[in-house]
Amino acid sequence: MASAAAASQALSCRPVTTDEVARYDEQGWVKLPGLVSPETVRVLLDMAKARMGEEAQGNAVSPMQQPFFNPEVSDGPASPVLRPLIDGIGASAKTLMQRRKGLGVRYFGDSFAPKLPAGRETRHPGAGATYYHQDFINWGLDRSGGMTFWIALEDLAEDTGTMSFLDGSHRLGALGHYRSYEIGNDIRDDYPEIVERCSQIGPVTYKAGDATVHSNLTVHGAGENLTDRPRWAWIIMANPEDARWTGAPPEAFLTDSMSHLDRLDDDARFPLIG
Ligand SMILES: O=C(O)CCC(=O)C(=O)O
Repeated sequence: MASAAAASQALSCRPVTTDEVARYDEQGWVKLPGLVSPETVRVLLDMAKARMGEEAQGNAVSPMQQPFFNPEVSDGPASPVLRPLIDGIGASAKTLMQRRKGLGVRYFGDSFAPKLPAGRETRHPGAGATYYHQDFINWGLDRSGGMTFWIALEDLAEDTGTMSFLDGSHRLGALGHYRSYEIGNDIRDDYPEIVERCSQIGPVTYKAGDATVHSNLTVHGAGENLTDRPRWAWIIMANPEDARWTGAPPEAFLTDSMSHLDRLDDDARFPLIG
């Protein structure tokens, strides 16, 4: 459990640098060493384990059936402990987006994302490889610009199933929904040409508190977790303030009270964070 002392501590992250913004623009992703402090990592990991247990399987089985990791949402921006951290990430997302002056950034969602050991029996999905995909189409939004920060909560070596990216793939447009590839599960089967056009970078090695951030048009994937422990990470997504729902069924949010082309302007669910 997060201790009272830790819970009273305001969590935060450092801002992105000018060089990181330039590399994100060029590559569609960038590594952010030491994005969050060791104290912030400890509080996040405590929160995750309080919900999921040491084996990362103590939570309810998610209705979202995907093999990438076992998802568990945090208390999000409503949490006074998390909010300063989420606002810091929103500020960096705004810098990375490089959109017009005055346009804000909205929180889109977050999740603890432990990849379960491939060699273990589990009642949860989440012990497979993350087959290569883009996030954009699945988000059900009319414009790109959104991104995911992927933050390591422990030192993570390649064999834990860390992230890889196809450099520059964010410039190739929308390449299909991740559940729709016709040949295999993997975008590289349907689009072998992207492997020729974009170098694969990774699997990335992370120290606890290191992060990567990728555009929702950047192709990414990860191997299986070949260790006997969960791969602990926390992911948080941000979108431009002017993004609108396309009307397609997204996996990332409920659309019950929404109409086609509504903005994500429900401030309780998608608060402005940058
Ligand atoms: O953590 C993973 O293995 C996959 C994460 C992912 O697909 C994402 O952050 O968009």
